[in-house]
Amino acid sequence: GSNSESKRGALIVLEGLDRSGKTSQSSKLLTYLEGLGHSAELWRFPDRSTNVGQMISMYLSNKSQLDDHTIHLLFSANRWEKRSLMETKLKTGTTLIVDRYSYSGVAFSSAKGLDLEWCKAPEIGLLSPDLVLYLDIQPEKAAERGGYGGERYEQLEFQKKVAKCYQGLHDASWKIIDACQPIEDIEKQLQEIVLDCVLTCQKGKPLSNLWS
Ligand code: 2DT
Repeated sequence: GSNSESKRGALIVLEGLDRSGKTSQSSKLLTYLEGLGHSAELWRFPDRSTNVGQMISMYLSNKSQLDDHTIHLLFSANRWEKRSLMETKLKTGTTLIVDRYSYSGVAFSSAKGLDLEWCKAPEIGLLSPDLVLYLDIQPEKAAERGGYGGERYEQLEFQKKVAKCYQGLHDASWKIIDACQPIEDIEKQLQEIVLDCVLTCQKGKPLSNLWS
């Protein structure tokens, strides 16, 4: 649309292995967009603040055990419980920078051996990101950065499987960023791509649903 009330925000997702730099780049992007006067928020999945999120958090910190299918559906439910708020925010002009989304859901669960199509199914109908920024790093390099916590999944052998699964998910909305560049170079690249996306969404690019 042409009037300012109809300008929608952009749904921008950061994905990548643990220690790829998603979280620090997400907050830099928020500061950047706010500095330009855009309305923007930083979200992350899992959102551990909800009841479902607390079950996920217990599982990740090895305080509970859940069947692989069950935890997969909880991660998905954790996105579904935020879907309507997400849509409202976007439609009222707020850009959302989201640290992990459905691609983490599919990559981590299919890395355990769950069927790919089964993993994707519960994500159908969630909002489709306008842009996915994939911070690309070799699992060995990420592991060298240290700081793997004690959570489930934070192990080199498993991260190698996740990296392979991520590769099968790339589509036209993905931009692959070399995460081994100096931090400021990554920051500059992301700023350029994100600003372009925000402007395209303001011009009226329609929202759509996964997987498309
Ligand atoms: P962090 O909170 O440190 O990002 O770790 N995960 C995440 C899944 O297995 N499925 C999902 O749908 C999502 C969003 C990735 C969260 C861990 O949970 C994994 C790492």
